[in-house]
Amino acid sequence: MKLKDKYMQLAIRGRRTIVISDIHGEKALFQQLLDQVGFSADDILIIGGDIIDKGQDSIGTMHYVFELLKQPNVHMIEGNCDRILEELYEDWLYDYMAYRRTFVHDYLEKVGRTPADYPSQQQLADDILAHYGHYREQLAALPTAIETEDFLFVHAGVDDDYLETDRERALSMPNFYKRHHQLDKYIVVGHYPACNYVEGGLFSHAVKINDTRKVIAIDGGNQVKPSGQLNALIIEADGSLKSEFVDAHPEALVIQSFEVSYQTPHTFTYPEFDIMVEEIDPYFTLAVHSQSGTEFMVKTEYIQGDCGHYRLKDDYTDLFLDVEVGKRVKVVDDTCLGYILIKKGSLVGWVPEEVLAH
Ligand SMILES: [Mn+2]
Repeated sequence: MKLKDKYMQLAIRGRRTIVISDIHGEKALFQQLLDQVGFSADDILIIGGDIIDKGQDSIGTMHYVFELLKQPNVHMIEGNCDRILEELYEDWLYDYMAYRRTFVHDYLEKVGRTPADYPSQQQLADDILAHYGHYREQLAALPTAIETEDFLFVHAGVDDDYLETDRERALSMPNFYKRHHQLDKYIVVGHYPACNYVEGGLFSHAVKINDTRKVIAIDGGNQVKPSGQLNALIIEADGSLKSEFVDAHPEALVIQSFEVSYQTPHTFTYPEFDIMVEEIDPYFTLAVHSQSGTEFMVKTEYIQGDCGHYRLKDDYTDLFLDVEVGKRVKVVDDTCLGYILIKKGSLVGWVPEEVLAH
């Protein structure tokens, strides 16, 4: 199957269009974001795929999205995770379920069973499809891409001859934000968290727009990155772009301003986690990032390993954030000695613990 086989054209000029992808079972965040942007019947809503898996409420999200899709102004393209109902009979399903929460987990919780309660995987699959088979048909009928006057929306990316892109590649090719394409329109993708495309050494979950390559990455890392968020790209009626986001991190009040003098921030994201370390400090340890040769200070709790082989335990930024007394920030990680990892807007960084009421 090629992109051209499941493809839709849509006129959006002159209307505000809201684009949200990678909701991953987080129905409440999705509803909160729609409220925040003031979504109404006057807008167009494009859902960029991956409505289910990873998060806690795939079934609820699926119901909600299909209710929305009854409205003529709401459209959705398919994502790789949305194919789970096509994949229930695959022999790798249980291996996949061992490391990823899926729609199947939601179903089993709902009915109070485990896979062991079924004589075979086939019977589990039959049972799920007896209840949700209609969704399999509806999901399979979704377009792989939506093309408008000025944009192409696709979950992961396209090849040079975009209409000939294999469906599988359109839903799952990696790192499209870094590639060049031939289309004289912006291509809007989700699938890979935008924070992986580090710019200026900053760890940011904001929508990333590259005007040279005409590509926009909108996945805020919701349910994939511990500091992630759910982004909305907003294409205003006049064609200008803006974005909004929501996340579920707890808020904290700044009780003491903290100002940082000159710094050159570094951010390292999956999978480039190897580091070299000599002497461990209880707070921040001097390290060299193996892949890039960069020297940086790492919060010691983010180092894993021993016997001379060390790695970062997760995505890492060494940025310290300025904060102003009376403002509120979001707390990402308060388990480290002396410092708290926070978000200021979409940006992730550290502050000393005494600056927050916490
Ligand atoms: Mn995806």
